[in-house]
Amino acid sequence: MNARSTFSEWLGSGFRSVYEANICSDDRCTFTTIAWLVVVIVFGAVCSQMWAAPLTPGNILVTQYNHVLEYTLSGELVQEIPVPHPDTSRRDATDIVVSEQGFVYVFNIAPFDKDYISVYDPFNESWRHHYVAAQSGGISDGDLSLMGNTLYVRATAINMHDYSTTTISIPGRGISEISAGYDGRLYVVNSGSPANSIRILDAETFEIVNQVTVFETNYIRGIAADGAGQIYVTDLGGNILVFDKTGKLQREKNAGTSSFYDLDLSAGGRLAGGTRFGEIAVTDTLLESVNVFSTRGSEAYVCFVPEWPLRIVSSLEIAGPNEVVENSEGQYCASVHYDNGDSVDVTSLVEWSLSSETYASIDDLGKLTTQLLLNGEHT
Ligand SMILES: [Ca+2]
Ligand SMILES: [Ca+2]
Repeated sequence: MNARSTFSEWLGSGFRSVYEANICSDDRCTFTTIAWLVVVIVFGAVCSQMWAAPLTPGNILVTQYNHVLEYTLSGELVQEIPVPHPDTSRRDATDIVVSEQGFVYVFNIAPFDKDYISVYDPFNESWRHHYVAAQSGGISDGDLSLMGNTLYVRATAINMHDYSTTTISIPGRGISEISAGYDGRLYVVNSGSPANSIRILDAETFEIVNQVTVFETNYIRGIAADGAGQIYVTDLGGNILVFDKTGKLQREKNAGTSSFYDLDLSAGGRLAGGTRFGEIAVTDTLLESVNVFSTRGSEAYVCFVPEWPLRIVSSLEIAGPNEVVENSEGQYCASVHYDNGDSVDVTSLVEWSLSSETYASIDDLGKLTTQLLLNGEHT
């Protein structure tokens, strides 16, 4: 007997998809199954394009200590969101990015405690925390960036599907900053002093494809690159500088602020830098004028809320085994399909549940674990 089926329905607050699977009592599944497992997903934020967004596209998010602050480009505070840490009250939200689906990712560190990527769903106003393996040497003000299904911070690539980490190791001095460029490359600043060497890596193999040294800078603390490979940096001298892909200086401007700690570039060509004493500098790629506003505290990290693409969720799909042997594991994955043909893996973003937890359980990342069945229940 094999009655697997899937369907996807719109609930008014998100999609729900149901997948029926069986627990088998031997590994060839020759016995009739004894339990239905219905894997159910309900989610809201992935469907964010379908209603008004709680974060405004084009605005700036700033983290300070343990809060996320949303500002307009001119510096008006829109909202304030506390960032919890699962282990301790000694916590510190550092850099931040927003995914295309509207989820907010914060690198959430605590002195002497574990580091987490904490993910905020602004539609449900809820947090999830994913432990990431310890960073050697500490993260300090390492920038967080996002490309495809991978987050980058310092010398670490974090898979957003299962939160496994890969160490990015390159010859020479270590990595103080890393940033995913709009050209699909990774831009890496060396550690130590002076921090003025930029290595450009293939995002898949981490091989160095180009390297430039920019002597005009005063210790780079923020870096970004556009689709043409132009490089934007902020430094400890309060400078914003633009270099071409060969490292030749194109433009520079002193923002009149304290030391920069961070930089973000929007897809539309705006730049925002965060400083040691909580100022935010906003400009564009031409650096013609820089608007600086103060936030309340210190060590400001910044990102833009992306302009969401105009696309509508058409279905939610679950993939995985339709039969799972007792006392074993099965992996389920969820994907959302949009009306323009795009698909996005949302396994780590949805809520997984079972119709019955008598014979099995499922975790936040879609891993199903089945129990030993009782002999008497075999048929
Ligand atoms: Ca930085
Ligand atoms: Ca940033």
